[in-house]
Amino acid sequence: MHEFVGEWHSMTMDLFSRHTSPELLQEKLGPGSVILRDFALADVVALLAAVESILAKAPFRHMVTPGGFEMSVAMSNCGSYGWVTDRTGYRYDALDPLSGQPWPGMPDVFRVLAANAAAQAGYNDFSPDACLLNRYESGARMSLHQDKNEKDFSQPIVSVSLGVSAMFLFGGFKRADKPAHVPLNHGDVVVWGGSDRMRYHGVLPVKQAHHSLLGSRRINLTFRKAS
Ligand code: MD3
Ligand code: FE
Repeated sequence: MHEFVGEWHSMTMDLFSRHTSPELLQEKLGPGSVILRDFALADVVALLAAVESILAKAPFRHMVTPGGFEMSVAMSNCGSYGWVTDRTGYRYDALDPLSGQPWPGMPDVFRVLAANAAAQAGYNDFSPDACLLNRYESGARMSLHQDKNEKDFSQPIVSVSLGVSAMFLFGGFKRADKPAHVPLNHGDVVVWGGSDRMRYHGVLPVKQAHHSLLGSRRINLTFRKAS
């Protein structure tokens, strides 16, 4: 399933070439999906400062599914819309249910990174209006699901992984399809679109580990065009 897209990097990659070549590390996951390894690394300090300012207004919280289960992943949002779940269902909402206020605005560093990553993957006018922030502590997981609360499935989703690594599950079009296991590490960006947009996907329970900037946590940012 993994197919390297670069010309020579998979053979000659080393610390030296990595810092002297502008080459991108891209792995094609499926017809519409690309992993951009390390794509966010240069922006990590700015991204984490922006995350902190979002969380000061809209803290992480454990939402409840329509079935009544508390999610192990804690969530917040920024942008014009935020993804929420409660006993009444899954949806995008312009207001944070905790504060009753609009979600914090989407920082420029978020918007620009997401648009640049999408363009790199061939999606040229990606203009996200929602960013879901997911926080995984040790043991947190996300079971196989499809993202289908967005209006326009022709728009991709861009994800940015920060902190502790996780094993991502890239499934098929039925929940029972056996998923591929893809490690996602600090700084990796993934663009999911085209025919892969409706694939089932999830995250295995995050293992106890330590990251120098984020401690035992993983934070994943997912950029979406909700409306
Ligand atoms: C593949 N988050 O928030 S991001 C989610 O790592 C979610 O927190 C995971 O799934 C996380 O909904 C995975 C990557 C992702 C997002 C959307 C997708 C992969 C996708 C939509 C279709 C296919
Ligand atoms: Fe998802």
